[in-house]
Amino acid sequence: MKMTLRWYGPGYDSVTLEQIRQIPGVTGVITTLYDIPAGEKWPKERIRELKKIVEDAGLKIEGIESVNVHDSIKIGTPDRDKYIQNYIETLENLGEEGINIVCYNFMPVFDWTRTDLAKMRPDGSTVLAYDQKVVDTIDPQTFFNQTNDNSNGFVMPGWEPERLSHVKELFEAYKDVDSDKLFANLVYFLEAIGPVCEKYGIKMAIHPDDPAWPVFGLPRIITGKESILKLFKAVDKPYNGLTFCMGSLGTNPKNDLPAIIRAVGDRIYFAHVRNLHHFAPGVFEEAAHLSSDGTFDMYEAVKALHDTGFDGPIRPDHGRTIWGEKCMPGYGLYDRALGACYIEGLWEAIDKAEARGV
Ligand SMILES: [Mn+2]
Repeated sequence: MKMTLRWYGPGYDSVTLEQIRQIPGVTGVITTLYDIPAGEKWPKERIRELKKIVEDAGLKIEGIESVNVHDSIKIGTPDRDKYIQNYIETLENLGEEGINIVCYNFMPVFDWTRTDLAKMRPDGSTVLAYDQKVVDTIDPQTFFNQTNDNSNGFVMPGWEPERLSHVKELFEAYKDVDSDKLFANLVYFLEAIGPVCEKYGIKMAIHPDDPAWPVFGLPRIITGKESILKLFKAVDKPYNGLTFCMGSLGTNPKNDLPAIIRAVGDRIYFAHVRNLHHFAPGVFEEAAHLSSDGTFDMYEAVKALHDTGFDGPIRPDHGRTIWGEKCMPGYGLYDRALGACYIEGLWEAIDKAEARGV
């Protein structure tokens, strides 16, 4: 595995590349061109410029998170082919620059959803949290406004303000899109981008839905082992792979995380490792990465990645906000750095135990 950190790029991230490089074991970043709206083509010069910034800091771009998919592609409107063509050209430009892991998601309207971006824990740290009861009693527009207002002034992925004015129209546009249609549109998209992925060895790593069930009446289709395997069967090509996101799949306590890793195996191209603390069904908060701070057995998950020969980029995921840091909720430096070292410690122990035949 290659330990990485997500980095939003110059001007969008409170964390610097110099800081990231000082985290032991971190050799690369997962980044993006954050200012380019979904559906637009990424110019080659911009990719090259980003690559140079990262490499000048002594790091490597290990993958892109994300190249976002335009809503027309998800809805399946007649203009989708235009946006798919732009996506293909973006992949071509990334491939030309030697970048070949692309994380994306296929969630309608909203990206990840949390009802509290700064829930205070007893130790004074704050975390992102979710309570289904809140989602059940709020309208999507209000929810969108609240999420934006509470982001410490940072633009959060999937919650870009320019989308704000379109929430109602987007809901209208999705009204006939059920889970079958959304799935068919995903398959259409993946088949269309197949040739460019195969030409450049690009691995498309779909990010699971977060939370792993329908919210605001919108369908969610990548929610657990069965739906992931269904997608791999529908487009049975190596470029069609998974971002194994523990926090997202783990929102549903019925998802057996190590079992999903073992079932999906070598189609996991990128891993997000984090811990959640569950209070009740549909009520959870994000925890420190350590097993004892949350509900997941982090050792068992990392062991499953190790056992399946995972050699792609891995990153700590949302961290707590600690030590007075001012940062985008979930994306501070300190707790993610602690998370990276913890995951590396687990990995080293598993590696050495295996080498000694323990
Ligand atoms: Mn994730």
